[in-house]
Amino acid sequence: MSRKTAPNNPAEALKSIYRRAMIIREAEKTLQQLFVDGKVPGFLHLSIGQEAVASAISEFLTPGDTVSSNHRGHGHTLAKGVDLTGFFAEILGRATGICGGRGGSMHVADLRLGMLGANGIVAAGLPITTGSALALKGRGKGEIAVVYFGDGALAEGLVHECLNIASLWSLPVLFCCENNGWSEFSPTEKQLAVKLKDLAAAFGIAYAEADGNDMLAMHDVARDAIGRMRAGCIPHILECHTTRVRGHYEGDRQDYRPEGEADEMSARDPVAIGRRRLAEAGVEGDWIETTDAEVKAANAAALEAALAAPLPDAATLLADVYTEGGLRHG
Ligand SMILES: Cc1ncc(C[n+]2csc(CCOP(=O)(O)OP(=O)(O)O)c2C)c(N)n1
Repeated sequence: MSRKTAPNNPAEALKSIYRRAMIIREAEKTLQQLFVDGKVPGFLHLSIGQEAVASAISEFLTPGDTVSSNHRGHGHTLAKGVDLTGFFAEILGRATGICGGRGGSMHVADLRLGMLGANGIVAAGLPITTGSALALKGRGKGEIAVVYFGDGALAEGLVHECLNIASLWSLPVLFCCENNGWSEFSPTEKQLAVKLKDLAAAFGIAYAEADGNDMLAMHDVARDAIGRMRAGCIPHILECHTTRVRGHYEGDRQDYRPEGEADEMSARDPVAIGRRRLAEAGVEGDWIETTDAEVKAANAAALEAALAAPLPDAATLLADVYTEGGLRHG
């Protein structure tokens, strides 16, 4: 994955961001159908509409940088470069899944790539990432730790503790808030007395915001924030305004949505905006068509391989419950 982009000609970076976003979109559309078909054990929280955020940030990450996630973590995971077949196999509960089929949608992790894991406890990714940032700072290689969380996490005490310690100790944490306006079935504004921007100022942490559905805007803020962080080992907050197109989970009837919100969201589709940005950067329509076809083919092949994989053997049920001699890396 490239970390370098030419600031005045973002076409190559945009292509890479678009490809990642399409990988996520295709994978989640596939999961949506698999869920309807009853093939996905457990809950499924899709990030359709939010793909541009992690796709752009990952453009500037190396395998040595760490990422942790929340319950809506498919995009964060795939954007970091986790293998698609292993990802599908994990969510389908197969033995060949990246966590042996034991984690499922809400616990995908791949430590080899610095993907520290998705997490069903709101805000729990922040202390994991803050600790990771402390370790990375100690290594002194300029690596950073990224945490993705929703605006619904902002009222959690853990967020405030982590902002405090990251600021106090100048830890290289990128706090990336995907602000989609919703916390489960409630508008976040009903739960939060402050704005994230004001929290950042209160804790003395650098802050930037962007249209999280615009790959170019995301590219620019991610490049600036991560560049500054690598140079100075400082924390940074990015607030990305985005859209949760699906319900809180698959099967959610979404009766709480105000009328017209679906139309507004479709006008802000990050993939459509990305295609416009590519055209403006001089990328031919042929490239988009070819890329879309390649992504679809890779998606179909990964799904087929995952579906053909066996379920875990019941005799291995207690394996990996405790680890001896360190973590198992697959
Ligand atoms: C500590 C904790 N409190 C409450 C919940 C129940 N819960 C699950 S998701 C969620 C809201 C999440 O909203 P947000 O963080 O904005 O993410 P989004 O779903 O919008 O992506 C809540 C309250 C939980 N999982 N963990």
